[in-house]
Amino acid sequence: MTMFHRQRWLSSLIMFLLSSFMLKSDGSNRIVGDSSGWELYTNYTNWTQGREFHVGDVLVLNYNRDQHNVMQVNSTAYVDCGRDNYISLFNKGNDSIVISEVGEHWFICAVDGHCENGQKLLIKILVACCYSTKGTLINS
Ligand SMILES: *[C@@H]1O[C@H](CO)[C@@H](O)[C@H](O)[C@H]1NC(C)=O
Ligand SMILES: *[C@@H]1O[C@H](CO)[C@@H](O)[C@H](O)[C@H]1NC(C)=O
Ligand SMILES: *[C@@H]1O[C@H](CO)[C@@H](O)[C@H](O)[C@H]1NC(C)=O
Ligand SMILES: *[C@@H]1O[C@H](CO)[C@@H](O)[C@H](O)[C@H]1NC(C)=O
Ligand SMILES: [Cu+2]
Repeated sequence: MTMFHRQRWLSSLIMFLLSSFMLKSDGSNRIVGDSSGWELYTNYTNWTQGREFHVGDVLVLNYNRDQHNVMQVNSTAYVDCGRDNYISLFNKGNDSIVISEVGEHWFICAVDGHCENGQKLLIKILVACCYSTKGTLINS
């Protein structure tokens, strides 16, 4: 092996190790609403209270896809239950949504009357730094 090839090989190995390392550092599955799932007449503010959410967490929404869906919206639409402009629409009934950014993330059910009856979710992620690869808080 020439020096050049050895360096190429080494940097590929390092890239590979880094990428698998980063995949492992992803957060955990958060089952929205626990066993109730994504439903009507549930206060999801209650569900989020006392829970900490981190970048890399995966929101798992379980629901009957014939009755509900999940629409990611902005803060205005979250408050008003607006459905005209949305960021993403999920409708598989077992959706996994990776939270990849710090900040606030808003979700509603876009079926008529559902958001108005409490089927809305606000996830706040306050910290970006300070988590080890195992997701434990190092420094808060
Ligand atoms: C949410 O929590 C509030 C205050 O703790 C309580 O009054 C209310 O009944 C709860 N709502 C639901 C749907 O569990
Ligand atoms: C949901 O519960 C929170 C507190 O846990 C309360 O502030 C809020 O008003 C409730 N929302 C509804 C629609 O009842
Ligand atoms: C949300 O989107 C609507 C429609 O694009 C827009 O009118 C509104 O200003 C947005 N709200 C925020 C807080 O950006
Ligand atoms: C989600 O549901 C679809 C059918 O709607 C199924 O094919 C798929 O295996 C499910 N995925 C998980 C992770 O449960
Ligand atoms: Cu719904």
